[in-house]
Amino acid sequence: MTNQKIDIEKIILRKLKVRMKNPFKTSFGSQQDRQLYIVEVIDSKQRSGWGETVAGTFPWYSEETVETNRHIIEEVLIPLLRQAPISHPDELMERFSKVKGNNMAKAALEGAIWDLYARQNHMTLVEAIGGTKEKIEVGVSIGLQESEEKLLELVGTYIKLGYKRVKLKIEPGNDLEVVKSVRKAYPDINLMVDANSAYTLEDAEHLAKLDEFNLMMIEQPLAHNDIIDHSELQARIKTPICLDESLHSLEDVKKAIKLKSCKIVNLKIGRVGGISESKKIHDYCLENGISLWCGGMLELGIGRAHNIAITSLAGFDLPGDTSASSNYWDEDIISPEVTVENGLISIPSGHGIGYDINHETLRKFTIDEKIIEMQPSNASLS
Ligand code: OSB
Ligand code: MG
Repeated sequence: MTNQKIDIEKIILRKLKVRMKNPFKTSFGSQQDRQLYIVEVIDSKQRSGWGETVAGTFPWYSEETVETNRHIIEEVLIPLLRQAPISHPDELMERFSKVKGNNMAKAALEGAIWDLYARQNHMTLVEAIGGTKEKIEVGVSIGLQESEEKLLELVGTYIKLGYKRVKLKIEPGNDLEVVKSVRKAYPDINLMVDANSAYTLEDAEHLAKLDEFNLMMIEQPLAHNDIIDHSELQARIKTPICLDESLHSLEDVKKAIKLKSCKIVNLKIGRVGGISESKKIHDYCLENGISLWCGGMLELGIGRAHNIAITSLAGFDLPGDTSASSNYWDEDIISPEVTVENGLISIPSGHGIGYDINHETLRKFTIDEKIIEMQPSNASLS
């Protein structure tokens, strides 16, 4: 590593609008049209680093949205970045620390700078963060379906494709019977469920009925901001609880583990505010023998590439949600797109995120673009 400053000349914020192949339905809603921002940081040698926002159009998953991401990136984080150069992306945690929350906004800009930093230093993002794997194991997340037949058919398709585990979305009224029939049809697969906060502690006895289906875990059964009731629920059910929505930082993970609110951690780079925080959570889980996997937010290729890079760290010991690009998209903004073979993604060898940008599709999906110059300015943030 060098002590050289990371040179950033300008930043381009592009707003994209893309339609997914199929609607994706969870307990909090259904979506098919995604909007997101792509962050491109460009240095004086015209090298680029790339990041992608993951918030939804509406705040159904978390408080952040596509437009709060833009507001915070453009009007808060970039002015903070402009105040003084940095030598390493890890310094951004401190620089952005006075900004409460808004982790997805932080992660998109931080991720782009990580990518640029790796490219400036002629290495892969995987090397820059200390990843060790050459291939990663992946599973798939299946949204709520219209019928049980359709669901069984989809599970069969993914199993044939080699995915290492299947995650089913559940909600009240759409849970025990569904899991029972999938388990009956596929007695041996790695199976788990995700409730996206659809239950309360009053459902504890009901959720305990899932214990007989030998699930790897139940993800986020209770409120999005809870770690107390999850602790009580975990004491009452055998199925391991995995937290998603409730974990925003290493501090959150430590507290959830201490309270026995979960046994497994779902890490999303956006939800925890970036790669630097993700590394810390990873290190903690590895040192303490806590199972960890990388979640997904229906990302396009740039977000997918960041997920693949973080999953190369040794402590990601369970298959994540990063499926093939073609699972969601007709075309991707990276080339080649992400492919899965026998449930494995091969880590690309190119510098930075390792995938090229497909400028043609990027242009096609872009509905707005703004160029922000990075010369130091005296503009105050007070
Ligand atoms: O809870 O993990 C979740 C998608 C959007 C928001 C939240 C979640 C999900 C998924 C899909 O489960 C994961 C993916 O394939 O990207
Ligand atoms: Mg989840």
